[in-house]
Amino acid sequence: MDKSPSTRDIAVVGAGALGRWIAARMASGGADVSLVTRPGTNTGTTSCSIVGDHTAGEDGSQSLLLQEITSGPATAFCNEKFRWLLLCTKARDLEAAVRETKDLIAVDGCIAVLSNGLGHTETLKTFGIERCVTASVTYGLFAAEDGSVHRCGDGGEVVIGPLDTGSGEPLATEQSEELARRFTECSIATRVVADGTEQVWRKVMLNAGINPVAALLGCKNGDLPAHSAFALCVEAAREVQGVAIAAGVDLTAIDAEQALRDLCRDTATNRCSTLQDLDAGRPTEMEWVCGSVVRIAESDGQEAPANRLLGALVRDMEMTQAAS
Ligand code: KPL
Repeated sequence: MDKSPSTRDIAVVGAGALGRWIAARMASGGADVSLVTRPGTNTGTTSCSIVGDHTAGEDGSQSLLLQEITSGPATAFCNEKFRWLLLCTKARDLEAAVRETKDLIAVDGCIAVLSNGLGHTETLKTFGIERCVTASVTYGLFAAEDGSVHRCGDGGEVVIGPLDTGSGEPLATEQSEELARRFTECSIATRVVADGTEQVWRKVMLNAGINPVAALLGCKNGDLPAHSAFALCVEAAREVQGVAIAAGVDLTAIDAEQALRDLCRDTATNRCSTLQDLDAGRPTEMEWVCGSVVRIAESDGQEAPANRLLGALVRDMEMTQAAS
């Protein structure tokens, strides 16, 4: 009897707004997609409904049933392997998700990290992962209480590039091209860049600028530029530009204020993920955004006061929410 694992196509790990949206878009584009949930959250099958995404269907909405696998140590014995593992978890869950699902990757497979924040490449490195890419997402995605995912705003894109985990293997440049093609086929606006690490920092610059201030004000992204606190958004984003240099990434050519204004316009009607986390009483990802920026700044003898303040204010709000 043949006991060799069968190779399937795509496993999306993490069933939050991002994971459900990506899984549903790819499934509707004809891909073989499985949605992998964290232990204890498996409900058998899940209905992924996308609302208001006019690239998704005639009336802009669709509902798909997706197969779920419960992740956990048992996946090591699973007789199915996947060409693609798309990690869509919250930043704090990424390490556990890699541990629980890395054995699902086929020999020639590749991991893509879609999560916000810094430090994920280092996590992949500790698990000896060789082929991986970043796929940073700037779509405004909102998970409603009924489980549907709404795309908010007209813009946004996915930017894919290879990550260097120091394995000595060639960078996953071909895989970046392949995933970009697959996403594009599913009507997800996608671009490829040569350096995935630079893209991770660009996204962190945007998240440090938008997320904490929008969450503290409780406002939609589109309302930020007109607010007096927008100066703080710009300050935090500019700090990230300065700190990135310590990581060997030069973002200084970017007009941070314009980049923030553009993303606020593209995702105008979205409540950013940090605000969604606070609303739902979940811990936010700011430890992996502002917190990481502060730590990297300190290790380089720098200061990042705006990121420090914003990170602390969001943490205070998390604690207030948790106590209520
Ligand atoms: O990444 C996001 C988030 O909410 O985390 C943006 C792109 C800012 C959309 O709100």
